Amino acid sequence: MPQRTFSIVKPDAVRNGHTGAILAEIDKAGFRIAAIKKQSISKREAEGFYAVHKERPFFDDLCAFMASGPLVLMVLEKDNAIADLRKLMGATNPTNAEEGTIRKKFAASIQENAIHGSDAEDTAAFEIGYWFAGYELI
Ligand code: 3AN
Repeated sequence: MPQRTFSIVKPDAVRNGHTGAILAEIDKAGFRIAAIKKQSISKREAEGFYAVHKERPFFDDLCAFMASGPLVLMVLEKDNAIADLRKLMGATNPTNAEEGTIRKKFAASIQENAIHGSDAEDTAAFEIGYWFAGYELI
């Protein structure tokens, strides 16, 4: 079975009209979109999602940003999905992101950086389960 990862088109990218272009990059890179939904989330829901970062100084701002407008939640599937999506996204800080990556093309700052992708198998499993019910993934 191909590997699954979890991704978000973040509120900055949705607000700036980049959703379609980002989905096109994901499609071109060979991912299958196993599940997708556009919605707004509360700050509290963002805090639960980013709980691993709760001691970091940017935690509060980051959660407020994630609740600042609609976003697109996705489960993506392909062989080596987790590492391949991280590569396609580029570095967290868009200034350091490689040419051709999604963050290089669409991200404005280290916080408002257009896209999220799980960083490991255990976090992918937690993140998929946090946002999607089993029946949405069949
Ligand atoms: P990545 O999204 O590349 O895995 P993480 O997991 O280190 O990066 O950080 C999670 C999110 O927190 C980032 N996507 C970004 O929005 C935000 N973030 C990370 N570092 C900073 C920072 N120094 N200042 C503000 N926001 C940050």
